[in-house]
Amino acid sequence: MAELVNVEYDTLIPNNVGLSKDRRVQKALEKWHPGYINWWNDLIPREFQESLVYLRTTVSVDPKGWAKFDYVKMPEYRWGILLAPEVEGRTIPCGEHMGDLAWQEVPGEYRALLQRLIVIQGDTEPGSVEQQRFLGKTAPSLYDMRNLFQVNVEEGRHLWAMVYLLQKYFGRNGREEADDLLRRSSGSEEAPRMLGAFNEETPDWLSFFMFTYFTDRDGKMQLESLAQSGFDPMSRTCRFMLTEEAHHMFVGETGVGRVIERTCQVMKENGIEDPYDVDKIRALGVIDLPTIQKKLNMHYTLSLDLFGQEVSTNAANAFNAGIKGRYMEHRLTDDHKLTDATYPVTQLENDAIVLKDMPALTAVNMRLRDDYRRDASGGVGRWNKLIAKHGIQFEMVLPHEAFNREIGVFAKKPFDPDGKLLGQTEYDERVGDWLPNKADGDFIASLMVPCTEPGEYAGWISPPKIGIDNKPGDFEYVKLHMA
Ligand code: BYC
Ligand code: FE
Ligand code: FE
Repeated sequence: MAELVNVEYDTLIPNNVGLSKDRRVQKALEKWHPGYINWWNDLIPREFQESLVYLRTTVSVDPKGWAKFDYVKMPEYRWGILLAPEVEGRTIPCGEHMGDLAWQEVPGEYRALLQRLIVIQGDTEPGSVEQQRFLGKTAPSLYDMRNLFQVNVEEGRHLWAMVYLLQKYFGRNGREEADDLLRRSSGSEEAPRMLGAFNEETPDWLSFFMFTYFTDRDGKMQLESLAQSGFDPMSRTCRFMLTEEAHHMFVGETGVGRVIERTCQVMKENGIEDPYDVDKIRALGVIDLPTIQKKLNMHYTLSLDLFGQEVSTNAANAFNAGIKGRYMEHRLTDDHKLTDATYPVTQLENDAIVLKDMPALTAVNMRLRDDYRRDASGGVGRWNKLIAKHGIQFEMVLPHEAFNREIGVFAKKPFDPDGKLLGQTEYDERVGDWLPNKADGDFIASLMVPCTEPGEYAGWISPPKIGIDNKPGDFEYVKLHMA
């Protein structure tokens, strides 16, 4: 067991899967490695490649002692293959094989299904790094820059995690898919990333914080579901990825919170009570709360699309096969097979939104989206507490799920954020009040000036309450390389 927990550093690729004894997979990964390094080096601006970043590196998958902090040049980060420890006698938690011993090899009949899910998961990871590639240049502090790079190297590691599964378990086909993960790229015309949200831009730091709060949280929900997988290597991989995901969402929640905090503080200092006094607030160099709400609307709704169709036979098949479970499957007290169960699904009937009981098996995407909405509302409540503490009359809300959708029953329908169906013309006239418009984007862009002295923070964001690794806010989180 000890060798499973401790990470081997004797190979080029740190791992706890005994890679040095698995020549075939080690060779495949070493062949893939240069392409990955090229991808990274082409993507991340040169000056940051040479800089020393205070990063957390995994040294063990033991939850008590897995992380070590040190200055690292990003291209030298030890991206590794790390699986949570094997649970002796683990069984398949759901579907028609429920109760059988979990699979250590890919079950032939589910090969294509499993490979497709691994490829989709793998595709999002580099996609997000591509979306965030320019943000280092406008970091509001060295603390934030370090957090960005921590998230980026870990998303890179998540790509490695999926590539390992493809190369170890899916033969030549898997190796080709692994290569394609470096061929597609975010926003590309010819070869875009597979899911919509990963082809959008992350143009500024407020978007980055919203993305890590809302879109990384889709990552959490999907990984939780895949952690239930009856295919044990998938489950163990995802369980370890989840330990990293928590930090990404922390960066998002505290990031948005710090923006809100700063806006409220500046409003107070200048005697501004009305959160809609946008021009006055912007003139003070902070982002008005209604604009923050627009960014929230945008990133939340893009993330809702990542749950797929409300009613999905793909999802039913994956659940029934025991390849993908539900959120917290082990805590649910039903039969875990959903043979006769129903689940209320939102549908459109003659332009009215209705809840209809559908076979629960086909509604697992909808169910996960509902779990997501509950999970995402927690941070929104905490943001509202910050606003209330300053005595400002404003509440952030999650928009109605029918608003601004591209996938599912509400796709392309002109609903407003309250869930009211409008005419297309009225919608088009008003959408700039609900989603960031050109002027909003230009204003936020104008605030994105880099702050690179230790302890220096841009005027539109508060310093963090506590630093990383118990370091103070003015710690030199990145030692910048000066060209
Ligand atoms: N964009 O039957 P449906 C993360 C396609 S984020 C484009 O509902 P299903 C991360 C769909 O592929 C987590 N296409 O599909 C976060 C299907 O196409 P085909 C990523 C879409 O399979 C931040 C068709 O529409 N992981 O880790 O039930 C930073 C019919 O749809 C979209 C996963 O997603 C879309 N939004 O549900 C870094 C887990 N939605 O096959 C990383 C793996 C649907 O008919 N993926 N389509 O041609 C899955 O579990 C499922 O594939 C989905 C879709 C939940 C995504
Ligand atoms: Fe990830
Ligand atoms: Fe993440």
